[in-house]
Order: sequence, then C-alpha cells, then structure tokens
Amino acid sequence: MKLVIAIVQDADANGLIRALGAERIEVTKLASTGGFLREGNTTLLIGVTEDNVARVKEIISEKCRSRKRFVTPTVPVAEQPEPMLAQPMEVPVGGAVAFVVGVEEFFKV
Ligand code: 2BA
Repeated sequence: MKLVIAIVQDADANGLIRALGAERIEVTKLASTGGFLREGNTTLLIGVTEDNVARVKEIISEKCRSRKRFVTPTVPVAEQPEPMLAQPMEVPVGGAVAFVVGVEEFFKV
C-alpha cells in the first residue's frame, strides 16, 4: 500500500475529492498553510494500493491547475537600502505537489 500526500490549492480541492470519490478512492482532507506564501492550502491523504497510484496521479494532474500569485518580499526596514525597492514578484503555485510514500501497515478497527 502507498500513501499519496498531495498539497493542492483550495480552489482545486473539492473537484479533486469528487473525482477521487467517483472512483471509490478514499481521501482525508486537511487544512494546511504554505510556508512561503503563508496562505491556506489543502493537504490530502490518499491511501491506495500500489496499482492505483498511477490513476491517482492522473486524476491529480487533471483536476489541479497552476495559478500565479504575487508576493511582495518583506525585507526588514533596517536592511532596506531604499524602502520603495521591494517589488512584488510573481510565483507559480501548483497544480499540485505530491509525495508517494510506502505504508508499513494499514488497519481499521
Ligand atoms: P508555499 O510554501 O506557500 O509556496 C507557494 C509557491 O511559492 C510554490 O508553489 C513555489 O512556486 C513558490 N515558492 C516556494 N518557496 C519559494 C522560495 N523559497 N522562493 C521562491 N518561490 C518559492 P509550489 O511549488 O507549487 O508549492 C505549493 C505548496 O506546496 C507550497 O506552498 C507548500 O505548502 C507545498 N510544498 C511545496 N514544496 C514542498 C516540499 N518540498 N515539502 C513540503 N511542502 C511543499
């Protein structure tokens, strides 16, 4: 068994969960926060048999799209040569970031 840990944007989460559910793939949704943007995102725990991993990856690719966000780098005032120099920069976010890890044991009671 494998555990797919997928970090997705909130806007894609419900569609992705619906698509997984339609194929009877179980999922747990966690509210999470990205360390860089400090914005909410969604982390999904998806436990599947090894032969279902490829299908999960396909569904994630179909349902999650890349978006652009603007961030203004925060530089401590004392370190700014001139306060007006901090320009917003564009960062791409997603489609999704996922880890596939081996599961030593899985049980339900
Ligand atoms: P955030 O940490 O909020 O990052 C959002 C986006 O900002 C990232 O998109 C990336 O394009 C950019 N970014 C992140 N760190 C950066 C940096 N130090 N300098 C410049 N740009 C940076 P994604 O790569 O698609 O990541 C989306 C979210 O997935 C991340 O949100 C984070 O919550 C998670 N994530 C990404 N890589 C991870 C990793 N190796 N381990 C754990 N979580 C990860």
